Amino acid sequence: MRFFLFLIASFLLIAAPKLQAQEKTPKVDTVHIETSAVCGMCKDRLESELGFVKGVKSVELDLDTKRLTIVYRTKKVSKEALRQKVADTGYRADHLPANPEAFMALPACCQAEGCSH
Ligand SMILES: [Cu+2]
Repeated sequence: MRFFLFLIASFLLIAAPKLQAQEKTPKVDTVHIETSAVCGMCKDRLESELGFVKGVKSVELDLDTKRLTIVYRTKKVSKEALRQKVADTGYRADHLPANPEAFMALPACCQAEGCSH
């Protein structure tokens, strides 16, 4: 009986960290990014730009909350890279400011929220 308990205990010790590691890095993850999007054009622009990024499975921008929801493959792309892509498109991404050149290239109506906000 003791031997069995020992077996179970060692199995848990060996298996538990592996299970945890799997939970930490799922193959597909979802990220929410707060953006400075203003209008439907911003929505189309961000959704198509992010849609081209390798590893991105789906992109949706909610114009009411200005929040992007991106489903992506963790092996292909990272949250940081996705934020960077949003910034490079001319929009603020969480606390990452918009790329100034890309921001200036946006149509005037899309610049309503400045890149410094
Ligand atoms: Cu716009």
